[in-house]
Amino acid sequence: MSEPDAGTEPLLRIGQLSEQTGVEVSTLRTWEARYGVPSPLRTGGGQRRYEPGEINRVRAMRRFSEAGYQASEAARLVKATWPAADASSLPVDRNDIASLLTEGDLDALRMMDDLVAKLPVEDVIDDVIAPIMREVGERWAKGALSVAEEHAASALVGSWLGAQVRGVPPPLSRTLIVTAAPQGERHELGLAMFGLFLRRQGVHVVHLGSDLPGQDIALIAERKKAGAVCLSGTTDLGARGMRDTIERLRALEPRIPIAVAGEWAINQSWSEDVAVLSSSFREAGATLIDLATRHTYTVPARSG
Ligand code: B12
Repeated sequence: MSEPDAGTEPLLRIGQLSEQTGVEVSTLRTWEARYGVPSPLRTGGGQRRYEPGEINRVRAMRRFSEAGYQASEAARLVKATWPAADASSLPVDRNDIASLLTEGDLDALRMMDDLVAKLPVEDVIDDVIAPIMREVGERWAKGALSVAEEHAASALVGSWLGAQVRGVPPPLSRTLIVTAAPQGERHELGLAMFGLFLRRQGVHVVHLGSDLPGQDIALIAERKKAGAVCLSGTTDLGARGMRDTIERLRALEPRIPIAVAGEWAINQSWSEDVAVLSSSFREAGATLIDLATRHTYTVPARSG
């Protein structure tokens, strides 16, 4: 019988997973068959083996179920917030940070700083902070979390992102990217996270924030000779502002590449001159930097 590759950590049998999580073996089998959590590897003989990260996913599944979520909904949340491959490598429990954030407790920031000392900040954002904010949204939408708790978490995450930006060395490249969320759209944390990714790639970022009139965005883009403008639209509340901003940017001479991102924007159809970025910050960063670098104004060479 061949064992699946266990990497450096031993794989668990279903009984061990049950012991570690307090969830009965029969329930684990049902969750797996119906909802895909946990997700086993199989030995050559077809027996289940679980990566250690599955412990966190099953515990999260149990917590959501105990909190009153239907199992299907709990599994959806677990899949969204605990991607299988990443959970095992996190040196902290994400739920601890989430609880501290929603209480407005500064210890959350200290835990996030500790994580950044061990992992790339990109991983901390992708695997911890963005999922926490999405979970905050789910819980708020279900009435399990108050607006005050969501605001507390947003404020702390915003201040932490600001501190991370201040730690980035000055940009090496002359490429400058303007980021903004148009009028009507107040969600800006995703855009701010993305700005940090871009800055860490060595580009200048002028982050204008949210709820901005199109003419102001276009004015700054022109004045700064931006290599590209990245507009974020999380909800349809910024739809009109987004279209207005794109029109104003299109009117600039010379033209500046325009990209859109964010949950709402990437699900709309845009004309060919608007680049639709991936929801992965890493992929979106690569696309946008490429776009902006190819466009960037060059300083004319001096003759004589
Ligand atoms: C914090 C928050 C707020 C804060 C924002 C504070 C701030 N400074 O940004 C405030 C209080 C302002 C707010 C207000 C509202 N919110 Co709100 N909010 C959230 C929450 C909890 C977190 C947002 C966040 O930072 N997410 C982190 C990012 C990284 O995650 P993400 O949005 O899923 O982004 C992914 C991709 O889209 C992409 N991405 C996102 N942005 C960008 C940008 C770039 C450039 C790139 C490349 C990629 C990218 O990366 C992520 C990885 O996949 C979300 C929940 C959620 N699911 O996100 C709700 C959520 C977005 N809000 C929601 C709602 C309904 C509202 C309000 C209408 C509530 C109300 N009745 O007032 C208002 C609208 C205000 C407005 N005019 O825009 C809904 C939207 C539903 C919908 N699809 O329309 C959500 C999904 C909550 C929910 N589950 O119902 N909100």
